[in-house]
Amino acid sequence: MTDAAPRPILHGSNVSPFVRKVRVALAFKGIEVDQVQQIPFGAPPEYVAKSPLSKIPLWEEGDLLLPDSSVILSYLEHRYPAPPLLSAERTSSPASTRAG
Ligand SMILES: N[C@@H](CCC(=O)N[C@@H](CS)C(=O)NCC(=O)O)C(=O)O
Repeated sequence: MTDAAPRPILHGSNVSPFVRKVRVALAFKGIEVDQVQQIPFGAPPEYVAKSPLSKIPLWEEGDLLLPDSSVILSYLEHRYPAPPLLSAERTSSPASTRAG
C-alpha cells in the first residue's frame, strides 16, 4: 500500500462470521486495516448510505465501498494477490468461483 492510498476501513462486529471471514483473509495476507465496530441493526444513516442493505461487513477504501464479504475477498485477491487465498489448481476450477 502506498502512502497516498487511503487506509482501508473494515466496518463490522467480530461476532459476525462474515466479518471474521474477511479478517481471516486479511490476517493470511498480512494486510492491516482499521476496523470500526458496527452492528447491522439500527445502524446510523451514515452507515446505511454506504451499505444500503445495512449488512456487515462493509469495506471502505476512499470512494470504494464493498458491502459484501465475498466481494471483499475477491477484491483483496485481485489487489493483494500474494499469498493467494486459493491455489492455482483451485482457481482454475469453475467450482472455485462459487466458494464463499
Ligand atoms: N452476503 C453477505 C451477508 C452478510 C450478512 O448477512 N451479515 C449479517 C451479520 S452476520 C447481517 O448484516 N445481517 C443483518 C441483516 O440481515 O439485516 C456477506 O457475505 O457479506
